[in-house]
This record gives sequence, structure tokens and C-alpha cells, in this order.
Amino acid sequence: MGVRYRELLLLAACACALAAPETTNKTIKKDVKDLDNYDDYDSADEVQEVLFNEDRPCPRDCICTVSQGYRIAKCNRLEVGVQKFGEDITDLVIDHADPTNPIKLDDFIFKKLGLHQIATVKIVNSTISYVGPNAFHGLHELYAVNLSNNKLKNLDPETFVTNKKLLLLTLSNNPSLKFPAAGSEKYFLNASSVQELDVSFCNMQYITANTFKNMPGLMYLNVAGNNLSDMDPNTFKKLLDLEELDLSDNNLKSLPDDIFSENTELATLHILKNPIDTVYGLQISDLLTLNAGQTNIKFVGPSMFNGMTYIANLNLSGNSIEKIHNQAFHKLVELNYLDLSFNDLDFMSSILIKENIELDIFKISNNPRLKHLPTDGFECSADQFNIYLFDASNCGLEEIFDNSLKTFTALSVINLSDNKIRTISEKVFSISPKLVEVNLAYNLLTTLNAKVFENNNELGKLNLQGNPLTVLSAEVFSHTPLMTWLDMSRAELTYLWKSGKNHTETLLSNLTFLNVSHNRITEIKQSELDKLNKLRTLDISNNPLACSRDFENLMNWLSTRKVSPNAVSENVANMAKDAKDDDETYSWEFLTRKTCGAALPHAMQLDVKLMDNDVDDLETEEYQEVSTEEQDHGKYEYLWPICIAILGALLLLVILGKIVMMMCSRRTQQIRYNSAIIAAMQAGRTKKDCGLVYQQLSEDLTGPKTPKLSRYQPLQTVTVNASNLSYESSPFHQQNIVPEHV
Ligand SMILES: *[C@@H]1O[C@H](CO)[C@@H](O)[C@H](O)[C@H]1NC(C)=O
Ligand SMILES: *[C@@H]1O[C@H](CO)[C@@H](O)[C@H](O)[C@H]1NC(C)=O
Ligand SMILES: *[C@@H]1O[C@H](CO)[C@@H](O)[C@H](O)[C@H]1NC(C)=O
Ligand SMILES: *[C@@H]1O[C@H](CO)[C@@H](O)[C@H](O)[C@H]1NC(C)=O
Ligand SMILES: *[C@@H]1O[C@H](CO)[C@@H](O)[C@H](O)[C@H]1NC(C)=O
Ligand SMILES: *[C@@H]1O[C@H](CO)[C@@H](O)[C@H](O)[C@H]1NC(C)=O
Ligand SMILES: *[C@@H]1O[C@H](CO)[C@@H](O)[C@H](O)[C@H]1NC(C)=O
Ligand SMILES: *[C@@H]1O[C@H](CO)[C@@H](O)[C@H](O)[C@H]1NC(C)=O
Ligand SMILES: *[C@@H]1O[C@H](CO)[C@@H](O)[C@H](O)[C@H]1NC(C)=O
Ligand SMILES: CC(=O)N[C@H]1CO[C@H](CO)[C@@H](O)[C@@H]1O
Repeated sequence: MGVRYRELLLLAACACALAAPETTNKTIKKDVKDLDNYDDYDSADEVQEVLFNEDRPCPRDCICTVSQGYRIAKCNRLEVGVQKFGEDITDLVIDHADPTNPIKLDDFIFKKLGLHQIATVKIVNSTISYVGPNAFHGLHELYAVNLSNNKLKNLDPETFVTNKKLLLLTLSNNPSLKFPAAGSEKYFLNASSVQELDVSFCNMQYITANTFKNMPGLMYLNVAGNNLSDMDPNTFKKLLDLEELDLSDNNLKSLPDDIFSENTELATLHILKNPIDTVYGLQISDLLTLNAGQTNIKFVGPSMFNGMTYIANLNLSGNSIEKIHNQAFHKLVELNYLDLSFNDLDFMSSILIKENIELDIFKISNNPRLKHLPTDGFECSADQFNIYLFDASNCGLEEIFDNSLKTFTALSVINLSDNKIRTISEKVFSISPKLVEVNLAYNLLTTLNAKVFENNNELGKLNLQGNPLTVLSAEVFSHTPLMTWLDMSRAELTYLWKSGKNHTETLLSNLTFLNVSHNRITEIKQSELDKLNKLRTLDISNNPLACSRDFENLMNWLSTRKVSPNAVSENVANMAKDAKDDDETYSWEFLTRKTCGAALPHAMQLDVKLMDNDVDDLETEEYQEVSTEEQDHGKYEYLWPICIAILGALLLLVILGKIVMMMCSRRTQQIRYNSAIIAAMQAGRTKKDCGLVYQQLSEDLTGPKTPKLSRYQPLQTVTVNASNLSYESSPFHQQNIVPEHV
């Protein structure tokens, strides 16, 4: 259905692409002295001439290029008598012409300029003071005209009457353009070949039954962003081929029931951003896409969509919907995409989507009053749904029941972020073996059941960011060999995980990204990471990391393995040379120096304060100081006395620590205390004895030894496989996330 005009769109896109300032060797250049300036036609004052054929130079104020057989002239102005174009120019582009010198499109101007064969005319973001009724006459190859944003005022209705090949006409953003007034018999244009017309943002107040009557070829009509309010029932009755209509961003409060009764081809209707409160009664038998976001629809009744039963894409996002009848969607058996996000729903019936067995994407995110999903999941009249994307983020969900996803066996992506979920039982995801991405960010999870992903061996991305996680068992990942991305940042972990007794060789061996920044981790050992052969990025910033030999080994290991400390690897590369200039980034070497290489005088003060590893906080001066001292070979002579002094202090601190531990049961205090001791000890790191004491200390003080492991990565880009999409004309395509295997 949408094929014809989609091809046109493609063609238009091609034409636009061709209009890019691109030179190829096919162009014969002459008198171009400064090639660097060649593309810069906006600022080119001098005459640049490019020959397309032997006898016609590129006119002044223009740059001519050839691309894939199209010959494009980009100009700053049009002046009959001064400029003369080669007949073979196919595309004319004027963008941002000098506003003090408005463009006049006098009668026959293009012919007079020699543009007999012109196929596309694009004059945009300029000022066109006048368009003669015959300006475009005689252009028999003309196929696309774009006059957007030009302060156009009047267009004679017959302007394009002779352009029998004209298919695309874009006049958007001309708020002074005159249209036939209400009640007038006049028509806007007599242009029967035009298939796409864009008159969006033209401050149109009214469309009469006659406005488009002499454009019977229209397949796409865009009247968005005007001030349309009341619609005549006959407005679109002459447009028998209309496939897509964009009425968004107008002032429509309702649409006459039979307004589309003749538009049997209408497949896509956009009514978003209108104060409309229902689409009940509209009869559009073959509508595939209804984009009704940001309207005034508050209640969805049982038969609101009865006149549009073949809808595949239904977007009701951003309304203030409070109630949806539990059978509202039951007749929409072809429904593929249902977006109920950003509404005000406080209840979701378990039979809401019962009959929508073709549903692929189901979004209910951002209904903060919802609080619960159906206890036993969404009922399905078939065995199971095919839904592969379910977004219930920010729904105030307080729990997720064992059976909440019972019928979602094909799930690939689930987003439960920004809820209040405290625990997730091992049953919840066990039903969905194809899960690839799970987003649990910003919930209230303190840990995860070790078996929660036991059935999800395709899981690749897990986001646990912003949960009060204190402990995470590595066992969680023993059944997810494909896991590549794990975010456990902004949690309360004190360990990454302990090098385990039960770790298999393959545990997380495919992990490439691990973010544990903003935790309370004091110690990470190489042994905890050395199974992660594919690790590319490890973010451990903003942890109270303490120096130890293990730590230094780890840093060396990470450098050797070229693991990046943050996502931007170039910055890290620069870091080595330019640390002082770029304190936003850091290398492992830098982190080592920062954690371990504190200047000796500082260390001797046994400064008992919370160690801060935030690189951003490190002052450049301090850094310089440190690096100078590192070059000082005499450094190690001081270590013995320091070590002894520290040992003494440590003994004291250990005793103190025990006392404090007995007195304070609150974990956070323990951590602070612990960090302080470790910080105080760091100068002794190279001493064997000190190291031993340190290890014992940390074992004593760092609390439970349960291995913790979490990882997660943002789930933005699931592979898009456009060829899978079964419907043709829809804005939904661009944003659809279609996993390859679906
Ligand atoms: C275009 O010309 C440049 C030199 O003028 C040459 O280096 C380049 O290889 C040519 N490209 C093609 C596609 O012929
Ligand atoms: C018309 O030109 C404007 C401004 O460059 C551009 O945004 C728009 O996509 C063009 N439309 C078509 C159909 O080429
Ligand atoms: C529209 O243009 C055609 C010529 O292509 C002409 O025959 C017809 O009369 C015009 N229609 C009106 C209403 O003027
Ligand atoms: C939009 O239309 C309403 C009447 O429907 C009118 O009162 C208002 O002034 C118009 N707004 C503009 C910007 O033209
Ligand atoms: C659905 O509508 C919302 C609000 O208008 C919009 O932000 C979103 O992009 C739409 N979704 C699609 C797939 O077009
Ligand atoms: C890592 O992933 C690949 C597929 O991407 C898989 O074939 C391989 O078995 C995985 N590695 C381990 C150790 O499971
Ligand atoms: C250790 O792994 C084995 C098999 O890999 C498993 O049977 C056992 O339950 C695991 N032990 C624990 C404590 O998880
Ligand atoms: C890790 O997470 C933190 C906060 O959650 C974020 O600011 C940081 O950019 C992430 N690191 C990487 C490398 O993505
Ligand atoms: C999950 O939902 C949150 C909040 O609505 C949003 O910011 C995020 O982009 C979503 N993530 C995915 C992968 O859809
Ligand atoms: C720079 C500028 O103003 N560009 C505008 C050109 O015109 C299009 C629409 O006609 C606008 O979207 C651009 O912002």
C-alpha cells in the first residue's frame, strides 16, 4: 500500500543526499584556484567555475558538482541575465541565501536560466519575495520542489499545473502562505501529479472541501503544526489515494465520524498533540497505524477502536489516560505495537491484551500510579504471547510476582527500571528463556537470588545500576555465558566478588563491559577478574579503593590487557601524555599513583580520613608532586621506619576498630572506619610485613565475604532488522527494536 510513496521518499532522500557538497573526479574543474574553498560556497565570493560540458561553465555564485550522474548546482542567488546554467544541471539547491536579497521567482525564471532539464528545486531557509504564476512553467522533468522556510506569501493555484512529473512538493514552514478561506470555492493548487504534499507549519486555519480537490494524486499529506480546528466532513473525500495523513500539532477537538469514509487506502494517521478526547466513531477500515499520543484522551472505552480493527500500531503515549476498559483492545487482532507509556493508569487488567496475540512490543512505562502488574500475568487467548519487548519502567511497581511474566515466553528485552522492586524470585524470568537484555536499574534490590537467571542462557546485558545492592553472588551468572555487559554502579557493594571456590572457567568469560563505579569497594584483586578474558572496559571509579600489592598487580594486569578504565579509549591514550591538561580521564597508571603513590610526608601524618578516589577531585598540583617523588630513587630508604611507625599506629587502630565494631552495628560506619585504616596504611604497601597485616586487617574488617558480582550495560541498541517488519508505512519503524532472532 505504502510502496509508491515510500519509493518516492527514497528518491527524495537520494536527491537530498546528492545535494551534499561532494565533488568527484568526473567534474572538470577550471579556474578553481583554491580547492579548499571549493565546497564552501556560502563564503565563496570569487567566481568559481566548473564545467559540466564543454561549453557551459558553472554560473557565478554557484558550485556545481556531479554525483552518481546527477549534476547539482548549489547557489547563493538566482539572477537572470547574469547566470547561465548548463542544460544538464538536474538539481538546484539554494540554502540560507542572503536574507537582505530576497529571491524573486519571476515567470519562466528557470527556463531563462537555462535549467530546462531541472528535476529538483530546493530553495530553503531563505526569503522568496515572489513566485510568478509561470515561474515553473516549461519544466517537464521537474519532479521534486522544496520551498521550506522561505516566508512565502502567495502561490498561484496554477503554479505547477504544467509540471506533469511533479511528485513531491514541500512548502512547510511558510506561516504567511495563503490558503483558501473557510467557505471559499477556491482550491490551493491545481497539480494532479503531486503525490506528497507537505504544508506543515504554515499557519493554516482551515481546510475546505475544495482546498485539495485538484490534487487527487495525493498519497501523503502533511498539515501538521497548523491551527486547524474544525474539520469539514468532506475535507479529504477527493483524496482517494491518500495513504498517510499527518494532522499532528493542531487544534482539533474532534473529527467527524465519516471524514475518512472515502479514504480506503489510508494506512497511517497522526493526530498527536491535538486536544482531541476520543477517536470513537472514526471509520478507517484499513488503518495500520494510529499515532494518538499527547492528546486529551483520558478514558479508553470498550469500543473506541471499533472502526479501525486492523490497527497494527497504536500509540497512546503521553495522554493522561486514567482508565482503559479491559476489552478496549479486544477487537484489534492484528495489533503489533501498543504504547501506553506516559499515562496515568493505576490499574492494568489481566485480560487487557488477551486477544492481541500478534503483539510484539508492549509499553506501559511511566505510569507511576500503576504499582502492580497482574498477579498471574497477562492472559492470552493463545498459549503464549510473542511479545519480545516489554517496558514497565517507572510504574511504581512495588513487586514483581512469580507469575507476572507468565505468558511472555518470547521476551527478549525487559525494562523494569525506576520501580520499587525489592526482590525478584527465581521464577520470574525462568519463563522467558530468550531474554537478552534486562534492565533493573534504580530499584530497591539489595541482592539477587543466585538462580534468578538460571533459565536465561541468552542473557547478554544486565543493568543493576542504582540499586542498594550490598552483595551479589557470582552464581547469578553461572548460567549466562553470553553476558557481555554488566552495570552495577551506584550500589553499595564492598566487594566485587571473591575469587570463588565454585567459579567455573567460563563464568563471565564473555564480559566486555563492567561498571562498578560509585560503590564502596575497597579491594579488587586480579584473581577476581582474570577469567574475564574479553573485558574491554572496567569502571571502578568512585570507590574507596585501598592500595595493596594485589591492587598494583591488578592495575598492571589491566594496563597490559589494555582494558579501558572508561568508555572513551582515546582519552585514556592521551592521558599518559597529557594528564595535567585532561583531568576528566585517567589511566590505570594514574589510578595506581593516586591510590598508592601518595607523597610520603602525607602518609606519615596517618591522616585518618575517608579515602577519596574520585579522580576529578585530584588536583593537578598533587599529581605533579606525586610524579616527581616517584622519580626519586631515595624514596624507599624511608620505608622501614615508616612501616614500623605505621605498625604501631595500626595496632592501636585495630584495637580501636574492634571496639568500634562492637559498638556500632551499622555497616556504613564500619566501612568508613575500615577505609580510614586502609588509607592510613597505604604507605606501607611495599613492605612484606605491612602487607600481611593489611590483609589480615581487611579480612577482619571488611565484613561478609560473599562474592559479589554485578554487571550491566545500557540496552539501547538491540539489532534492528527492518526486513522483519510486516507493515509498511509507519513512523514506528525507525524506533522499533527488533532482535535478530525474533
Ligand atoms: C580523484 O582525483 C584525485 C587526485 O586529483 C585522486 O587522488 C583520486 O584517486 C581520484 N579518485 C578517483 C575515484 O578517481
Ligand atoms: C526540504 O528542505 C528542508 C530544509 O533543508 C528539509 O528539512 C526537508 O527534509 C526537505 N524536504 C524534502 C522532502 O526534501
Ligand atoms: C487544472 O489544470 C488542468 C490542466 O492540467 C485544466 O485542464 C483544469 O481545468 C484545471 N482545473 C481547474 C479547476 O482549473
Ligand atoms: C487559532 O485558531 C483559533 C480559532 O480556532 C484562533 O482563535 C487563534 O487566534 C488562532 N491562532 C493563531 C496563532 O492563528
Ligand atoms: C508514541 O508517541 C509518543 C508521544 O507522542 C512519542 O514520543 C513516541 O515517539 C511515539 N512512538 C513511536 C514509535 O512513534
Ligand atoms: C561467548 O559467546 C560466544 C557467542 O558469542 C559463545 O559461542 C561462547 O560459548 C561464549 N563463551 C563461553 C565461555 O561461554
Ligand atoms: C558448584 O558448582 C557445581 C557444578 O558446577 C554445582 O553442582 C554446585 O551446586 C555448586 N555449588 C554451589 C555452592 O553453588
Ligand atoms: C558507570 O556508571 C556511572 C554511574 O552510574 C556512569 O557515570 C559512568 O559513565 C559509567 N561508566 C562507563 C564507562 O560507562
Ligand atoms: C528503560 O526505562 C528507562 C526509564 O523509562 C529509560 O530511561 C531507559 O532508556 C529504558 N531502557 C531501555 C533499554 O529501554
Ligand atoms: C539553520 C536553519 O534555520 N535551518 C532550518 C532550515 O529549514 C528547516 C525546515 O524548513 C528547519 O528545520 C531548519 O531548522
